[in-house]
Parts: sequence; structure tokens; C-alpha cells
Amino acid sequence: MQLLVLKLGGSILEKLPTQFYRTVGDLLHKKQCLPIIVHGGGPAINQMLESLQIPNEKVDGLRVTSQSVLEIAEMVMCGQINKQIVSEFQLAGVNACGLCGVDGNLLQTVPADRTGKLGYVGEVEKVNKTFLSTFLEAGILPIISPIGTDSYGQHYNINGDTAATAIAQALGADLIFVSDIDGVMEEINGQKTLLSTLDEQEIYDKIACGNIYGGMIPKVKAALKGLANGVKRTAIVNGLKPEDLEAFIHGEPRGTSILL
Ligand code: X2W
Repeated sequence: MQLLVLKLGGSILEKLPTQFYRTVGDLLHKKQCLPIIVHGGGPAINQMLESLQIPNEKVDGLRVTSQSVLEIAEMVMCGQINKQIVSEFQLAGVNACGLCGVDGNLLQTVPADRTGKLGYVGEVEKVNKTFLSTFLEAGILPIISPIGTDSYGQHYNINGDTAATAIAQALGADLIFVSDIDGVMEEINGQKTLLSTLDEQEIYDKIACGNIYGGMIPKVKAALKGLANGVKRTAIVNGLKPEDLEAFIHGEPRGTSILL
């Protein structure tokens, strides 16, 4: 059965309607596809670091991760946020189980940057597919926090989009970045217009001219990398309109599809 990785960014979590959780549950129950949730938590990590007065710095969208930042990222994402999402799914009648990349050696991780500038920021080297399959085969929805481990037991903070892409690549899954907007928008004749597709050349042109900016850059880059490495379909879809998500899964054009 086709697998579907849904990436939920930290900024959308508070806004997702109950119907979103039910829609994902329906996919699972009707066996239309097997969903897997990967989440972030950037805003909540920012808040916690600020309240504890721990220095907070980002380089190219990645959080510089000292030992104390790692502990906060792990506490916030694997503890607070992961369990909130599990709860929302349970309330929507979906049997969900919270995991992070350390559980079952799920995300085997290496440092993302050998110079040490980024500290404990990781990149996924291998995904333990067998471990993940045990949940999927049992009809359980895995909710995955992007904290990984190396073979010495050192934990790493992984960007949520990167972790979702690595998992989708390993599984040959479809990948949806669940957003709070309809997709990538562009001003055409003075009107904000949804771009229903974007290919690699268009993406790099739009990054160069500033039409694709900020947090959208790591998303579209991760999408391209995924497509080049086994991800079947990838798109940015509005999670605030669960009907869009359902339509997209049924092959109707919704959101912005990324093409190679
Ligand atoms: C991210 C992990 C959370 C994340 C961070 O510390 O913010 C790195 O930057 P969103 O909400 O999906 O952006 N990790 C290395 O990606 O959260």
C-alpha cells in the first residue's frame, strides 16, 4: 500500500482543525494509504529557550545546537509537542503512538556539519524501516519527533523537513508538507495566485528573485532532494482545509506540487 509522510510544522500545530486529524484517521481506517506523521516544533523551542535565557541562533534556517539547546529541543519536541499531537489523534479516534528517532534506532544520524559550527545538528543516514513497519502493520499511526541518535548514543536535533524527507525517501512514500497556506503564492497581474506546480528551475529562479523566501526555502529544497531520491509525489497542501488534503490524496490538483 502507498505510504504517505505528512510533515506538520511547529507553527501550524495550534491551528489544525479537528477535521484534519479525522481525515488522516480515515485514510488509515479505510486503508487508502498508510500515513506517517513527522512534526517540528521550532516556535515552541524558541519560546522555551527564551524563557530559560539560553542563547538561540540559526544558520541557514538550522538551529545551532549546543548540549543545552539539544536538551530543550528534545524535551519540547519529544515530550510536549509529540504528546499533544498523539492526544489530538486519539481524540479523533486514531490509534497513534509517539516516537522519536532514538526509539528503535529509527533515525540513525550523523552530524550535519563536520566543522562543528552547528553543534549537535544531525542528518539522517539510515531509517530503521523494519521498526516503523511494526507500527504500520498493526494499524498504528506513528508520530515522529525529529531527534536522532548515532551509534554511540549521542542524540541530534534534526530539521523537521529534513527528517520527513529522509523518512519518505527510505520508504518510497509520498510526502506532503502540511501548511497554513494554500501553497506557494505569486503575484500575477496584481493578484495573489496559487502556483499549482513548481519545477526545479522555477524554484531556483524564484529563490533568486525573492519570491520563495524564509521557511519555504528549506521545504522546497527538501522536496527536490526527496524527489531525486525515491519520493514519489511531493506537495505543499493547506492543512486548515482538510478537504484539500483528501482531494490531493485522491489525485486531484491541490496545493503546490513540486516536480523535478
Ligand atoms: C529544528 C527542529 C524543529 C523544526 C529546530 O531546532 O527548530 C534544526 O533546526 P519546524 O517547526 O518544523 O520548523 N532543528 C536543526 O524543524 O521545527
